[in-house]
Amino acid sequence: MITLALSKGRIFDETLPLLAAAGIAVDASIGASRKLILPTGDPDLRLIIVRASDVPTYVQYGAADLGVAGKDVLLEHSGEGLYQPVDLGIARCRMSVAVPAGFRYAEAVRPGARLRIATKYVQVAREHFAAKGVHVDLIKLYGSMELAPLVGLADAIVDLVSTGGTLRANNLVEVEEIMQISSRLIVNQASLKTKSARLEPLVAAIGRAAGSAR
Ligand code: PRT
Ligand code: MG
Repeated sequence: MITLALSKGRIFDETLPLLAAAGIAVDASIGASRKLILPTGDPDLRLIIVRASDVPTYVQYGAADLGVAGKDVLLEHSGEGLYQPVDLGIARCRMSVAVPAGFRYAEAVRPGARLRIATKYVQVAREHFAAKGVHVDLIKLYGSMELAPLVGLADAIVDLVSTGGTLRANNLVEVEEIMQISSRLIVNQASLKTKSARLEPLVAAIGRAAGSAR
C-alpha cells in the first residue's frame, strides 16, 4: 500500500487534477467528508488528510510515503528523511513583508535597526532580516498574522500573500517580497528504496502531470 499525505483546501483541490492526469481517480466529494483516510481509484494507493504543516512530519517518519507540501512549510521543517523531487507549481503565492499603511519601512530596515516581526515563518524571517543586518524580535504566531501590527504586537509581519485582498482589508501594505512559493511533492527516502517499483513510476507520472499543467 502507498500512502499520500495531503492537506484539505487548496492543496487537496489542486492535487486532485494532477492525480487524475496520472491515472488516479479520486472522488472529489470525498474531500468534504470527515474521513481522514480516503481510498483512490487505485486499490494500492490511499490518501491521508493532515494539517498542511504536518505533511512533512508524516512523510519524514514514513507514516506516509509521499506528500504535498508548500515551500513555506518545508522551509520551516528540517527536511530530514525527505526527497523533494518535483515542484508541482500548485498553490502558488509569495512570502512577503507587510506593514501598516503609513509605516516608514524603508527607514525602519536600516542595518543596525531593531524591528518586531510577527510570523508563522520564523526561520525564513530570521534569515531574511539577518542578511540585511537588521535585528529582529520574532514573535511566533499560528494564524491571523495580519492582526498583529494593528494591535501593537509587532511592527511588521512576514506572511503569505496571494491576491493581496487580506492585506488590503486590514489596511496593510506589502513592502517586500521575500520569495515565490509553490507546493512540492515530497517522498520518504526509505520508501523510495523499499517501494521503488511502485513509487518511481508514480512520482514520474505526477511530475509529468505537473509539467504539462504549467
Ligand atoms: O489553514 P491551516 O492553519 O490548516 O494551515 P495552512 O494555512 O498552512 O493551510 P492552507 O491549506 O491554508 O495552505 C496550504 C498551503 O497553500 C500553504 O502552505 C501555502 O504553501 C499555500 N498557499 C497559497 C497559501 C496561500 N496561497 C494563501 N493565500 N496559504 C495561505 N494563504 C493565506 C495567507 O496566509 C493569508 O492569510 O491567505 C491569506 C492571504 O490571501 P490573499 O489572497 O488575501 O492575499
Ligand atoms: Mg490556511
